[in-house]
Amino acid sequence: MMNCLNSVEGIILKAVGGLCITETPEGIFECKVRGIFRQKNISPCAGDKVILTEISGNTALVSEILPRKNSLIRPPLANLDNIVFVISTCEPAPNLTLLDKFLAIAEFKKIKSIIAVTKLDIQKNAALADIYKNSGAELLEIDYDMPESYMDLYNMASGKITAFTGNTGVGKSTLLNHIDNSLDLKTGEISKKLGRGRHTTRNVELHKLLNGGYIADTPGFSTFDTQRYDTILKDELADCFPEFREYEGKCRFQDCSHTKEKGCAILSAVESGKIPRSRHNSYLEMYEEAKHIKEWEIREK
Ligand SMILES: Nc1nc2c(ncn2[C@@H]2O[C@H](COP(=O)(O)OP(=O)(O)OP(=O)(O)O)[C@@H](O)[C@H]2O)c(=O)[nH]1
Ligand SMILES: [Mg+2]
Ligand SMILES: [Zn+2]
Repeated sequence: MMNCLNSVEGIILKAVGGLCITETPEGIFECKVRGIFRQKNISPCAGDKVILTEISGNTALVSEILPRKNSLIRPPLANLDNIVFVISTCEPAPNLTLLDKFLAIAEFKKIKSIIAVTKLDIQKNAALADIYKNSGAELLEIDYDMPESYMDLYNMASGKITAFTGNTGVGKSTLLNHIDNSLDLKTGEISKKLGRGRHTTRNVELHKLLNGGYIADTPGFSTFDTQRYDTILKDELADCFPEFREYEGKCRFQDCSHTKEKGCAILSAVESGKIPRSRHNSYLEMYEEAKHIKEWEIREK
């Protein structure tokens, strides 16, 4: 009986303009958010587990946000178990620096990451599988004529929260529609004029799969957005590149930054082809950015 309910726990499926669509065992509620969160500059986001009160009909109030396992700033999501980075071989061309930044952040936050390569029917790219074989991320080559190439994603998402992210137009919504065709997500043509997609997906939203998993389709990001992404301190960065780990402690200098030092085991592994150069280049770029971050800038939130 709805009107006897004082409070109920739920999960936010979508948070837009101060309104949260929240799923609970009692049904879906459209919720306002307690003013105190705004004052504290906390915004509930998709994936948040929350307590609803002031329940009336199909509306309620988000009165408590339960502790987050993890969260991302962009896309705004909480409590992720998996992140699938969708990357296309062409239209748009792969941006490995951006991919590596996301992989490092997922590693830092201990979120399992998967790389899904699309548009192999238009252009092959065998190099990607080689570059990422020791990156800690599983790489799947998607072939829409072979459901087994993507159904692992469906099984992996069962009972979990999984975000699909990647540049605009890479085929995130297309992939999700194949994984569960009840989703019926909007997909868009690549704009030839701009040479990129037009952000067919506008908001982050969790969708429930038939197997009980939640997946988030996210609007594609552009390179510009990365500056507003989560950041990793420079001393913690090498540890976010799993293929560097076997060389840890083998550099001549204990405080080696693995950027230019003599006797650096990681630099020599790059030279001998054991660590892919593009992965190390991304490390260098992130290291340079991380130099300008002060610990208090990211830790006092
Ligand atoms: N040939 C081919 N086309 C694909 C493939 N995957 C996606 N597409 C096409 O690429 C275009 C963009 O796909 P979407 O699924 O809308 O891309 P998205 O990543 O969701 O884009 P945003 O929502 O803008 O971030 C559509 O025209 C798809 O049909 C693929 O593997 N092969
Ligand atoms: Mg989309
Ligand atoms: Zn080194």
